[in-house]
Amino acid sequence: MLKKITILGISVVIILVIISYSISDNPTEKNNDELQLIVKGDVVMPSKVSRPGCEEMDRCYVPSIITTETGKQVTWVNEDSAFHSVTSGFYDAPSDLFDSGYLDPSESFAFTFTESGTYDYFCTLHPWMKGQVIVE
Ligand SMILES: [Cu+2]
Repeated sequence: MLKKITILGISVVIILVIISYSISDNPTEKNNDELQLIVKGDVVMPSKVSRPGCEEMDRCYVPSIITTETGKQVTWVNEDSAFHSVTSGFYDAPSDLFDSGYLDPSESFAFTFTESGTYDYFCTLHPWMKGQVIVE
């Protein structure tokens, strides 16, 4: 009889431990979701844009034109498997407002626009990749 009670007690403890682990796991999963949302970005560099062709459908940066307001941050995420950059200006004439440098796959870059205007940008590695930020 005592043995049965002991076994029952141990099983209850094990079950409680499993339950508490699964409960404490949930917040971690939620945090991961939030992180993914943060890194999701306003503009995405989709896969395969390291080869020419995306410019024909204006999909090298998606969306290729984004409208925002002064003081707001725009985030770009590299969802491709190749390096890319987000560099202000044009391939022939870069401006020195912002430059992400080489972004690894799934790396992101953010820039806050403080003045209204139309800002062109491009990728230093792939001249066909062009985008625009319109700050109102
Ligand atoms: Cu690129």
